[in-house]
Amino acid sequence: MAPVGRSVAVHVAIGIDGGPSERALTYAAQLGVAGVVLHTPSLPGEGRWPVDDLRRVRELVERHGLRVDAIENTPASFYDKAMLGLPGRDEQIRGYCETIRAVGQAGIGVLGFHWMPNGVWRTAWDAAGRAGVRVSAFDAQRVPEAPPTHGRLYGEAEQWASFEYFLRAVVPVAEEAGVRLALHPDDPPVESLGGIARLFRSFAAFRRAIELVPSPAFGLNFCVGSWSEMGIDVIPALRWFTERGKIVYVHLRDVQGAVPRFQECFLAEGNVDPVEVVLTLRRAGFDGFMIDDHVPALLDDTDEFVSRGHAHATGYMLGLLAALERVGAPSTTPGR
Ligand SMILES: [Mn+2]
Repeated sequence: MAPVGRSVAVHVAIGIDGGPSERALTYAAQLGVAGVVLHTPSLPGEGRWPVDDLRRVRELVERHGLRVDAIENTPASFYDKAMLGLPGRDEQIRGYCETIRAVGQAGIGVLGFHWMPNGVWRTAWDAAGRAGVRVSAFDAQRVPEAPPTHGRLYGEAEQWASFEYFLRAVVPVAEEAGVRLALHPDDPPVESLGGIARLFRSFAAFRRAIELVPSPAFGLNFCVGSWSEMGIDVIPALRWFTERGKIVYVHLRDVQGAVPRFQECFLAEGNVDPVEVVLTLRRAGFDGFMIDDHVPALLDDTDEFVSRGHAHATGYMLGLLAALERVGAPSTTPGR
């Protein structure tokens, strides 16, 4: 735990989808963030990313005065068979290990991933938030009846076995490569969708994951929004993982409601107090970075580039951290 008054350099980065395009990098630089998280950058490579392409993308980002804090999510096709334990998974895992090594050799320290074979689900992408901003929403009762997305049902025990098989293969490689793997929660965090059990929807599941293969090279991308969707008290969970050094980075967003029914919202109007989030991180000695995530779309925002929504969330986080630096974050739990 950080002593009172110690300066912990939590910093703000911003997520960029695809590309990264010149436009997105210019936008990030204009906002004044320190780094970027590249969400599934558009790189060549079948089943793996070569080091030269990764190095080129890092240099492009650095030419804008930014750094690559993480790459988040390879294409799902790099490990979809691994996620379902299907034939061909060993070949995919070999490729994934090559990608991890390449990420490390390219000078990038974090690779985020998720365990959602059929992705993020919402039942509306144009729900109305504050004064009519567009937000996404989920209502379990509105999920249409449909055949399984991947041909049959995949149960919880089976999904844990596939996850463990993958994790045991990739974590030692990440350790050697100097890369930290960061696992995102299931979104939405429900028992199953499209016939596939969803594992990472509770405190117990994340604890089980980090205890399966204990390593500094494996931790959490703590998505406050997804944790908020679980309907639990998020701050103690955040504290627990932070104190154990298991938070690699943080997605700071929020929702109103929780499963089975929630919708996204601005920071400070959801279930979780964002001030408590940064205080908790600071008190527990976190020195990584946080980014925004899905954001409400304001007037004139486009689906392609929600620049106003991202600017609001990013500016909010920069302000929170600036205030924290000024006043410090004295512990409310003396003696711990
Ligand atoms: Mn997230």
